[in-house]
Amino acid sequence: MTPPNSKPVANNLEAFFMPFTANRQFKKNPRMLAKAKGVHYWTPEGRKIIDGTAGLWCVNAGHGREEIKAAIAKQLDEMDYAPSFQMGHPKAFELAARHAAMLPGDLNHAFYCNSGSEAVDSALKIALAYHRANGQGTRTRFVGRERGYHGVGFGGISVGGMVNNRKWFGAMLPGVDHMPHTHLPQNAFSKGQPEHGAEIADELEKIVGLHDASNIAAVIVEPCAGSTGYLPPPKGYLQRLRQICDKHGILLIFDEVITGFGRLGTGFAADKFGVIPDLMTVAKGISNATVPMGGVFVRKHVFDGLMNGPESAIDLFHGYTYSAHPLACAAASAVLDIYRDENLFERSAELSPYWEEGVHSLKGLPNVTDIRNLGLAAGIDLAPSGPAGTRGYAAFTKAFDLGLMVRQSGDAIAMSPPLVIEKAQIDEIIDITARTIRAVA
Ligand code: PXG
Ligand code: PLP
Repeated sequence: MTPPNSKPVANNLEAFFMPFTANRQFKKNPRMLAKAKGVHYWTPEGRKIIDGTAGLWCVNAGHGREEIKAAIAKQLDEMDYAPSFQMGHPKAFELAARHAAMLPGDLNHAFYCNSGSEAVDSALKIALAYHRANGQGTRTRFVGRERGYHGVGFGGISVGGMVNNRKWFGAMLPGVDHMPHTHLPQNAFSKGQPEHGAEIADELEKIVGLHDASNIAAVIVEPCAGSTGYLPPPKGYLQRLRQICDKHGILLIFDEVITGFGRLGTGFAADKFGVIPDLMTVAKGISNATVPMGGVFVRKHVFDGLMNGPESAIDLFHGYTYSAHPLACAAASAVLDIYRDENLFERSAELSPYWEEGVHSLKGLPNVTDIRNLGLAAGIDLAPSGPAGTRGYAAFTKAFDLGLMVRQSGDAIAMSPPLVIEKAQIDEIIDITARTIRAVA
């Protein structure tokens, strides 16, 4: 056996089983990143790449923030780790109080975990436990939506609506229905929220009619779908979903892993749309991706509903070794300081019209079939050039060669720059995107 302290082998790409990657294709022609600062990455050879995606929609305050680094280092010095089961550490309580204070409505309790996938599984379990604690243990079904992405846990892929994330894995949560997605052809090239499609929310009534509300625990949607090409909700759609959930006692979960922490020009999509979900899942921007962290924000009635048992009883049989990890809490608190001190949510809102104008200027380029935007993000559909995803992948690799990082979703490309982006840098992103689209025509 090779001893564990043997020297690492340089340039050996074999052992790392890369996530969501064509491993063999990548290892023949790797795209490596070695350094990041502000809105840029650098490759090991020193080539500068503008970050059009804030990493994976997560580095909202930009890369290499000294304040976050200092907070993490200080915490590491003081205390590396502390359990959160039946004990606590001050940073966790401080962070939860700060999140509660900034969240809309009575979303005033925070459960912490380490990723969006864990946040989704946690939220689904909280919904089940809440109903059971309130004498409605038959409410075990969930409703998701086509083209929804809720991470990769078994709960998340069950309520999720991305075929490839499901079809390989067989076992799913029993009792899940999917509402239709809201991406309508008549809304093509809408700026911001599209006009048509609020009535798609009524499909939820059909699902309730089929199973009866007494069997349905929760509905989960991304307020603006991210991973499947960025699909802003039609005007009035989320409000209608909220009404139907209220009417039937069904909990509404907003998965704000992407929309949370400023992406839409407000703290959360719930603020933007004036719709308060019963549970909200977050990750990514919560810690600016420096230390992995996720969370579930819970409204008062849901939290109170779980406090029904004897005071000595554990309220929720759920939690992670690293729930409220001290380094994550320290990072997340420093990130909140940056968001506040630099008014980054307002900045995101102020830049949105400029961003909108920029991305919609790409209309008319070869194969561009739709452009969508909301807040500081956008999706651009390209006509397929063969098997699904061929042109999308070509655009992703071409953009990288030209010095821009974008995300590919099938034949769509998605962009979501750090909220600290400057107008001139938006111009650069748009320019490289235009050259990319022409190059893959
Ligand atoms: N919910 C939503 C809405 C997400 O966008 C998750 C849950 C899962 O989070 P974790 O931290 O477990 O990955 C996500 C994550 C892409 C892309 O290319 C999107 C995500 C992750 C990776 C790539 O659009 N979203
Ligand atoms: N597997 C085993 C054997 C464990 O002991 C634990 C936690 O104690 C887990 C999985 C779960 O790990 P985590 O709490 O980091 O999610």
